[in-house]
Amino acid sequence: MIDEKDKIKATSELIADLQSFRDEVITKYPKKVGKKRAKSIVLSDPDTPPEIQANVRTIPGIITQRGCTYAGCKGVVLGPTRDIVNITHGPIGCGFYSWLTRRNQTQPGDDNDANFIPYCFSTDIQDSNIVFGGEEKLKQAIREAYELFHPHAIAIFSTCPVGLIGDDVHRVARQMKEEIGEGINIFGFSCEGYRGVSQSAGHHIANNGLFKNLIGRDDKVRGSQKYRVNLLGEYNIGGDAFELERVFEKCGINLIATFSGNSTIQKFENAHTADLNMVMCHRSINYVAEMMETAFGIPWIKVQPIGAHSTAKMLRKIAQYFGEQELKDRVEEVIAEEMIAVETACEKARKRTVGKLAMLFVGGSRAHHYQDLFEELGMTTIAAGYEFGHRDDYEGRSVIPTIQIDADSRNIEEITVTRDATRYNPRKTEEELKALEAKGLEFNEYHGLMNQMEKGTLVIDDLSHYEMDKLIEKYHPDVFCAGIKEKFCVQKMGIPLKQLHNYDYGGPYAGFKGAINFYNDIEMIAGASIWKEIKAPWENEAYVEAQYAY
Ligand code: CFM
Repeated sequence: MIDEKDKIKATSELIADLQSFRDEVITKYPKKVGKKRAKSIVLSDPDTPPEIQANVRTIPGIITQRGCTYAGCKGVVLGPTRDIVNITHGPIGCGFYSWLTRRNQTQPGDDNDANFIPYCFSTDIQDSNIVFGGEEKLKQAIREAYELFHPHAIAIFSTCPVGLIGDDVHRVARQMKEEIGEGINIFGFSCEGYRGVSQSAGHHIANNGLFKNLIGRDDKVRGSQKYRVNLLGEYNIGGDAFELERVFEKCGINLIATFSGNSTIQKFENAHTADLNMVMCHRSINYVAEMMETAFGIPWIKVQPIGAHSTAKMLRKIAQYFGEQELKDRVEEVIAEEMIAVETACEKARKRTVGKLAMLFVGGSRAHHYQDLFEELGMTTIAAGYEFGHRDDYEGRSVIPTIQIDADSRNIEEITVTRDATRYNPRKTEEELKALEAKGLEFNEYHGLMNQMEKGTLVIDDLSHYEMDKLIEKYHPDVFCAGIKEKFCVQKMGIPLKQLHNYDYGGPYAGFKGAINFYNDIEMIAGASIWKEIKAPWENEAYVEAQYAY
């Protein structure tokens, strides 16, 4: 058994070596490529985060982890809403690819509640549509979907070929709304896969669409509690939203809307009646928080309910915001009650996890959020990065004014939001906000991933496959967190990979019960030695022969 002190020493020696990784990798690339990649590979410094290059085009020929703009709009933001018929206008592959693979779950109230999530709607366009146009086929698809399901809303998502041939999905939406008549909302998204450098562009397009077409249409005040909040950037992967709903309910807090885990049209339309917006995934949804603040006067705070202590912190922030003793007491009661099981599970797992190493290369927020859970397990994250984060997700929002807007960002519509004439109602006065800030509650702020990472650890934006191979060869982490594209390559190298997009088959990982699930899963993964036993055939046999199977 290695002593805990030895483990810490070994970790700090390893961190001291990370600079050499950067140098070695950069010199291996062709000069021009190396120069560009050098700007996206930095050593973290939590006190003065270095500038990192992010949200720029991937270099052609490099194997990236990224997805496309369509995936960010249809798959990520609108996908988890159960009662909108989401029609992919494009070839069938795009619709099929974004069908349930993300494991966003939903729970309809009863049999009468619409739930279209199990379906995959696509216009399945063919070569002839590319030549003669696909608008008629799209109209037909909308008619068919309406006749079959009578939904309250239909959304149309453009894929790459649709943009190239110039089908106007917005015009089709208008025409079909007129044809079908009252009682239906139909809207389109110009979220062609190529429109931005990654799925991040799709989030922005989706957020604009949510704001223009859904938010603020239903003024009825719902729910019985006086504490009314929205959770933005939570997508109910593996049941995360269910756990958070349970926690809020236990505290006596009404969750008016979640964007968009386990959501419905009505929740979006009603969201402006909440008194606080909490941003969980900053990358995908900070736009909605800002728009709702401008239009309706709802302040927003950053929260992070991944990790038991972070969940407790979130609840305390809510109680601080509303300021009432009764809520503060209730929150403390809930935390104390939930922490009993959390601490037992954590202690058990820590026997096999303390001192182990993690690497996280995921999306635009989880590579940060999950570091809290690893910290609770006594593990060190020695390298991390986003696929499509922006500089603010790494360095904190204070750098936003210095971010250069390039042609790719200009490609995305910026909508102008102004105060809603009748619904604008500042939930707190300037003085109240200042007083809360003086007590440590920060508004409109996110400090980013580097703020948390130990000095000298590696931060890499848009990790390439080559860089991933080298990281594993050199540092043998105990767990590598990424997605399905990386999973089997990494495991063939003898290192376990935990999918942090869809959680493999696991979850929930949010909230208190989620933390327990995560401890158990990581204990099994990081404590197992089976991966090191796996040898590729060529490591055992001098000559490997195979045949193609037809
Ligand atoms: Fe936000 Fe997400 Fe993520 Fe994201 Fe995603 Fe996702 Fe993700 Mo996959 S919205 S940025 S586009 S937390 S699908 S639920 S896991 S890459 S880190």
